[in-house]
Amino acid sequence: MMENQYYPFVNTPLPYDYGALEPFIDEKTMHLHHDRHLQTYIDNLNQILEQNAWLQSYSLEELLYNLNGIPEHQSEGIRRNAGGVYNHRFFFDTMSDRKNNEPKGMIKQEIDNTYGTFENFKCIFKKAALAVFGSGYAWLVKSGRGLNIIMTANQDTPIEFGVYPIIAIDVWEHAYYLKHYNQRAAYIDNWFQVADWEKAEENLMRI
Ligand code: MN3
Repeated sequence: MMENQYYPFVNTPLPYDYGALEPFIDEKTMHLHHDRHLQTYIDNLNQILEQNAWLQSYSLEELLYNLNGIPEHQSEGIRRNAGGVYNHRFFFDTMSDRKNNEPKGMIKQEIDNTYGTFENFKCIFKKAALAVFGSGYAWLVKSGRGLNIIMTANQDTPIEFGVYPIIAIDVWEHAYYLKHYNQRAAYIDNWFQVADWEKAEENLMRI
């Protein structure tokens, strides 16, 4: 997440092979999701910034923090496209093919403090991810008080709410339809097999 934070944005490669998350998330979905869906957000964002040079000095996160300071006719395009870039990079970055990957260290402690057990957390997080109506994301975030689960619509980001994302699942249908059809619950179960808790720990330690 540290590289390429400024215009012009490029589609940085996935941190693993397209087929690395098989059999839980299929290679074709990863190709389409990264090379087409994310690419479109990157192209659209670059196009907006090309036409609004004064915004080119903002980092990706700064664009999202400052949506209220951007004139309305531009802020909607920034919200959608900078949000699409931020959310997809975050989502891809917090999955991996690491084996026996369960929360350890600080993140385990925080999850146990807030949810009692990892199993109970998974149950609550799954309910939240199922409850996103239409397109959006479910996030585990850290706020002033501790861990929290939030849902965002479309390409809205948790950045706007002043919280720090720890791990996220994309529940737009394009994230799962090819393999799971309309079975979002099965996709969420499979996502738990590839959710990267070491990355989550890194995200928590960075705050
Ligand atoms: Mn997506």
